[in-house]
Amino acid sequence: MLRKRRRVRAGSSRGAAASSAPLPARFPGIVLYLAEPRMGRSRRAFLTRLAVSKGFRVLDVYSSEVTHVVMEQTSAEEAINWQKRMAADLDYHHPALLDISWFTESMAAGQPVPMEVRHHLEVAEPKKAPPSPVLMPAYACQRPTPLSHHNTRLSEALETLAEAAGFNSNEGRLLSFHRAASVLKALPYPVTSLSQLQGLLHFGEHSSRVIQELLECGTCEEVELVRCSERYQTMKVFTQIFGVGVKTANRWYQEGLRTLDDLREQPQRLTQQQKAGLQHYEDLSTPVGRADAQALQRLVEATVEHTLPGATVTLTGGFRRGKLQGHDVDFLLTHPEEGQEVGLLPRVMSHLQNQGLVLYHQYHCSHLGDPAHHLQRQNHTMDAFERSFCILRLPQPPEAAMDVAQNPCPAWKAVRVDLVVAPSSQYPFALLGWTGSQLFERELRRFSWQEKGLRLNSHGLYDPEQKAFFHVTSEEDIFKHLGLTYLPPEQRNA
Ligand code: DCP
Ligand code: MG
Repeated sequence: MLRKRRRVRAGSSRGAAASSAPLPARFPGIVLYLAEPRMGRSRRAFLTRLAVSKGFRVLDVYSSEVTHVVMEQTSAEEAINWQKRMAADLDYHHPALLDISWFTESMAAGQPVPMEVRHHLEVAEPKKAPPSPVLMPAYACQRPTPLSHHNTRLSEALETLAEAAGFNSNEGRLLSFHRAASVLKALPYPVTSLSQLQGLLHFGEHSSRVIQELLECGTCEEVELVRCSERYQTMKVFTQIFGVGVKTANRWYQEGLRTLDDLREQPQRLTQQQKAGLQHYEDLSTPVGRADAQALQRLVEATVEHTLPGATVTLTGGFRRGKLQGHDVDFLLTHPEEGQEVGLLPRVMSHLQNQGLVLYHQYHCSHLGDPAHHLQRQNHTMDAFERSFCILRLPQPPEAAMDVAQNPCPAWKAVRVDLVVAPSSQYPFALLGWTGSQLFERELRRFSWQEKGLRLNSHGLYDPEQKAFFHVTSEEDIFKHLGLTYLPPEQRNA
């Protein structure tokens, strides 16, 4: 059992329990008593304060008023013996004898949950053991990770801490929390007890402590403090602006800027990209739905077909992994005949511009040169393909002309779109690299290098010993060369 962090100021258990008196109880007819033997005094005091803060009435001394007795790590037999001893002089008094799981679920729900057989200690039925720890491969690219999984509440808490670590440029901490969250996403069952995490990689003391607190109390104080903090909230708003990374957001924060209006008052600080991001902030901070992504795909496909017949457009990023929403829409363009794709993007952009669909765009020409050069720069996350980071004006269908309150909706909305062009020989690598998730990509590159001694990025797979590139025609080929079982995009949501 991990040592619990002190969450509240220390006080005597008696004082803590007595503190139930001043608050009016929210749940008439329910009087709790926490049986101490296995619980320990300080934990009992802590749980008492927690229950009182949620509006439960908790008695410090056992009496005939008690309706629910809560016990921890106690067998049915022990519970019944305990009650016989305690209630020897309380005739016909039979409160429910409940396992701590009923208590923690009630705390998480903020109200008493229905008592089920599995909660009752007086029913001498063997408790179903939680699933035992599973064997989990070390790298996220070695295991399927679906989009919906069994541990969303837990993984989201760890991801909040990862995000906050990222805001502080603490890369090590960011990765630790992301990796632990990713393990939770891959588990085939909901985690209900800390013992299920024993032996799992990437669960250090800190992540385990967060999970323990979430399982026992329904919330984690550290995560809540982060979520409510001015720093986290401001950094979140600033980094959501197109063109603003953690470094810039942090500098603004250090200089005392807090709101979008603070930034609007100082336009001289902003790049053209950031000005465009700020101008369309409301649209761009609203998630893009799948229908909008598909409408954009049709629009880009028509433009590409008009510009270079035979060229193809593939929806990548989160939408390829099956996500229903995203912060942008990512497209990968290519042409089956190598070399035909050169110069495609400027022509596509000008055709989109002529249709009045481009609100902003930043074009980067390809600096492919020698692909081996990019494969040797392992830590360089950005690839060298020709690309355009744009804000497009997406016309909205007529049925969206009114919102639910019958207010007219704008006829278009601004959407962030990334267009990337890859030559056909590098297309499978580009497709794999742009499908994500970001952690999946990171793990795949780490696996390639640490386990196979090969350099992988969005341009190719390179063997530095043989000084040779692998020739592939599909994503499946790349998995095969790495000795990995193929994972379809929907299973790459690490
Ligand atoms: N990518 C990457 N490393 C980065 C940025 C991106 O490997 N530093 C890859 C993986 C991403 C893909 O590019 O999945 C697209 O980037 P996005 O930032 O658009 O990520 P998603 O599409 O996955 O997320 P969202 O749904 O929020 O757009
Ligand atoms: Mg995306």
